[in-house]
Amino acid sequence: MDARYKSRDIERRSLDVDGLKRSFLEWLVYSVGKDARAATRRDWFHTVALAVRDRVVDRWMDTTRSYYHEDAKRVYYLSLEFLIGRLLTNSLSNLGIMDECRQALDRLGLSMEDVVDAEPDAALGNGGLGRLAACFLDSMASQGLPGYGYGIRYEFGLFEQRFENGWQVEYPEQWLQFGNPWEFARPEVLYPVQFYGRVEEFRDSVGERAYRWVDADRVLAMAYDTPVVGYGGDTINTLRLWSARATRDFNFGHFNDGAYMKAVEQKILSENLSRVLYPNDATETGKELRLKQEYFFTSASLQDILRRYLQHHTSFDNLPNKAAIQLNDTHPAIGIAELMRLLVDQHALRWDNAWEITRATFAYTNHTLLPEALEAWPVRMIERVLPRHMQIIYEINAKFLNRTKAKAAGDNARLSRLSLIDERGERRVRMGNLAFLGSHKVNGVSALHTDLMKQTVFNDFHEEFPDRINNKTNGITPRRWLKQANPALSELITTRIGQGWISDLSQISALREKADDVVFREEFRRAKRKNKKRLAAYIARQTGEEVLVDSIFDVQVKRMHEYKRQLLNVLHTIALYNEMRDNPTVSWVPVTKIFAGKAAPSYHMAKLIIKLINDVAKVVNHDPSVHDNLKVVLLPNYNVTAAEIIIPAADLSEQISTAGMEASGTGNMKLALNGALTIGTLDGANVEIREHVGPDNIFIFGMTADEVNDLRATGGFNPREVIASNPSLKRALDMISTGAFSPDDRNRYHPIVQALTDGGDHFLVTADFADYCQAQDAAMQLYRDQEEWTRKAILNTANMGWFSSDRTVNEYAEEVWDVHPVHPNHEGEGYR
Ligand code: 475
Repeated sequence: MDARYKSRDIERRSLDVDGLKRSFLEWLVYSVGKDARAATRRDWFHTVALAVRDRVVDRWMDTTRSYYHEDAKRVYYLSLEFLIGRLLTNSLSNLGIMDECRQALDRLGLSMEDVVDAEPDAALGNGGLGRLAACFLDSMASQGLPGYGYGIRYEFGLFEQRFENGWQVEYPEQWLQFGNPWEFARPEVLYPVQFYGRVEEFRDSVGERAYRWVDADRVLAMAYDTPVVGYGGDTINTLRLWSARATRDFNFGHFNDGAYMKAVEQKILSENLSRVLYPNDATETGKELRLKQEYFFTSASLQDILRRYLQHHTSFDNLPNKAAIQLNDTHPAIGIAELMRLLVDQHALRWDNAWEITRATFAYTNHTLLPEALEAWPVRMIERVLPRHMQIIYEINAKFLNRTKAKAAGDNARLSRLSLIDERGERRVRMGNLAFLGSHKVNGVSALHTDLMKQTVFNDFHEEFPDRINNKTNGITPRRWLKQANPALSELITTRIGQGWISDLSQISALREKADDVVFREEFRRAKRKNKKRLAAYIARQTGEEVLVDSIFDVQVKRMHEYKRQLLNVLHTIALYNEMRDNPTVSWVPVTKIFAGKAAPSYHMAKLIIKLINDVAKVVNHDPSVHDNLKVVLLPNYNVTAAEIIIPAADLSEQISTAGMEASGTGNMKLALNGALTIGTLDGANVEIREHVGPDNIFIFGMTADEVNDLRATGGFNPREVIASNPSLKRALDMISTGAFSPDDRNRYHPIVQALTDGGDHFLVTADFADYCQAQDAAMQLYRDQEEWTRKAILNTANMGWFSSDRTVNEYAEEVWDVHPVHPNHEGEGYR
């Protein structure tokens, strides 16, 4: 047979049980190099992944070819983070061969769960921003949108968290240690990326002033492609991640002894660029290596995008009609200066023309208003690392400010706020301003967040460009977060309303009427109970703690951050503990407080909060006087895989950030979709969740964003007074401060107590405490009435359809990107 058609071989594509089994054995022997007797679980995982990958490749090529033939407009999602998690279940489920694979493994005497569990969790992201990027990839592929993800192939993903003596300790996450069966290395897709050096001015062929960047260090960006399987397997998109390689100058050079060792060192140093993900969620570190990572992947991606565009085009005028580039936060915002450089310096476009093309191509998503997260690189650093880009940024700024000056007539304060350069203190480039100015659309991630963007950080820009800011409320993929993570509930839903909800989550509203059906409620509870048992077993394995399956599973899972207010939850836990001890004869509703989340390694307060949760857990869980009525667990190493076990089992979802501080939240959506009731503030997307699920089916408490704003504007409040007037809060804080939870170090929690009292309680924990406790009481009372609780839980699931990332991505496609679905032709004869 013609070798070119080998990949169309039936064996490699067959989706039935026999075909899968045969291909597992073939992969095991000829590629993994083991026989069935010697194979470990990891060997089997690699075997199965490679066999499944075979079933993807043809369709992947068909997809890419269709985009090429139609010269379709593509969207390029540039993100420093893609938190994708495991891919085996995802691929099987989206290809629709889960059962077949399970049976094939069964025939080989293997359990699907064991094989699935051998896959490492790809944690190329910190939290919400990175997971959103992964949900968008799934939604774009599932809807046939020509979407590419571009990022960095970090050798070390987000650190592994362990608790040692209750403290967080970080270990390297070596997800690539045993190889990655999903990726295709592309050693021929290689782009040079430069750093340092200087800029030379010269006259071009028509005598115009021009610039070139010389004497720079060079690194190569090498591509690794991972297929992104859309639901149904029709569209397979590409996630292209860049890895740093030293240039070949090193390999072919000739050195004397000393220079040789130096050159090897240099090679290692340049390859450090893609070594490790920065573990700071929503904070900015200002490290040079981080700036270099940002430029590295952005430059490589833009070169790749232009190369693809130039296969069909000779002029750049059509670039905005063929490419939409979405900036996931400001991390790739240097791309605006880079595209200008490529167009002006390398392709000799006139500045104004290049600027028009650039602005029409880029769009920017803001994910946080926290001042400490807004990137601002020192001018001196950019001058040194990217000298030509600094010039370009100055030029963009000068042209913009000149135009604005005419209108702003002497309002210098306004001009300095609009400037790309922050002149207060050390001069810095405001990446948010650059991203805003260089984009045709700028969006927030929930209605409230977008409003606040207009009122605060981008207020002046919004006045200047009133049509630019738009809202795109986040969403989550129902494939991973309901179908895969929660088979019990998914199967139940499908028996009642069919499977249309998987690709069109709005259909889940058909469940509303089932909320009044007593039989359905019973089955809904049974599914939840099954998930709770699964989580209870996981908790026992991870922490040794036995929890009551019939207690309220009260869940707060997210990064540890003061603004997310895990402390508020801890204070309520302690208050509840005291009440239970004081009233041992009352028949309490048993509660299990479940926490999970990582702290940035340098965020001392967040790490102290982790230690506090572990210390409180130790005291509460070993106190016989509360019986089994209260348990506290902090699960280690929260990641996508852990989330898939925890979320389907939750009864109560904690979304309790200080109003105005959580841009959107997406965990809130996952939990509500899986039938948890939310206890939350009117922050981020909670506001819209309340509108969709109905105010009777959610526990809202606390100050609003406006109230928080007014309180802060009028000089804050006195936490001491609030504490003095609330005995249960006072008692809980006194216990923390006198060492009731830290008898080995009674002053351990002084910084926490300090922050909540004399520190002014910036996050308004004490201010919201009483209201929060009331909402908690209401939840506990409701839980006594299992029928009523279940009714509300069902209404949550049924009303969350709008929060599908399919909806979000479609809004981007129509209102920002102007891209349309392409239906790949799978009728071809193989390679062409
Ligand atoms: C918001 N990460 C969530 C989510 O839109 C929102 C910042 C700087 C450096 C590294 N990581 C970051 C974030 O800012 C981030 O994850 N933001 C989150 O984005 C998706 O739902 O409210 O906090």
